[in-house]
Amino acid sequence: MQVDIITLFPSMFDGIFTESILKRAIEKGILKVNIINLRDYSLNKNKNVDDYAFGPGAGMVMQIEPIDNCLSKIQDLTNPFDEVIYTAPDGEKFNQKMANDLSLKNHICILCGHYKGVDERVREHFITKEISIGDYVLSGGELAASVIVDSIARLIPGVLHDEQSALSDSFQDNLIAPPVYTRPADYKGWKVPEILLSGNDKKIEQWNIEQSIERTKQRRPELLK
Ligand code: 6GU
Repeated sequence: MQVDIITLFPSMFDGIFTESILKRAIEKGILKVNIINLRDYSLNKNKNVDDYAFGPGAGMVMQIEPIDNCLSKIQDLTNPFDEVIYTAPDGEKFNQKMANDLSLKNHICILCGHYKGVDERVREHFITKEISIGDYVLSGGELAASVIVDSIARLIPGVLHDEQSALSDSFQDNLIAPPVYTRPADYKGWKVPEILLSGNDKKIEQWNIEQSIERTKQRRPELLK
């Protein structure tokens, strides 16, 4: 899968793709990420990409021209975008189902919003999906884009080892994951549940399911509806 991220702050992605699972996905050639600096596609001499919003109320708006120029230059007719995503607090709320759907795409583009956002005509004419990662406001779309790419990448076959199976993640079946423990079995008298030490895999699996359901009831009851 190829992900092209268009941003005004490319260095915000430093580190995200050079550690852990995303790093391995890239090394294995399963994921390719291009960070694209929108400013490089400005068509005016000052390299501006934003201007004051029309109407009263201060605030800058990302202009359509550099975005149009950028999208037309980076598009690859042999590998077209399956989705052009815009990150914004008023987008569709991101969830595991959207991550699953996006993980099946070949090529996605993510435009990171900033300031008061993009000129509405960008959304009307270029964007195919608008995503928010939750009901709170971030300074820009870069952190949201990182969250989206991380959650998608781990679902692409071959990215995770078997023992980290994405299928057992919280939310994958609308249940949150059961508690996990490791050695020591007794720490300062705080004991690991007996059943997990029993060696009876069938019983442990059953216990895990019960724990998942119980936790979901207590913490996220709306998931069970
Ligand atoms: Cl995608 N962008 C911004 N700026 N804030 C957010 C968001 C996105 N998702 C939640 N808050």
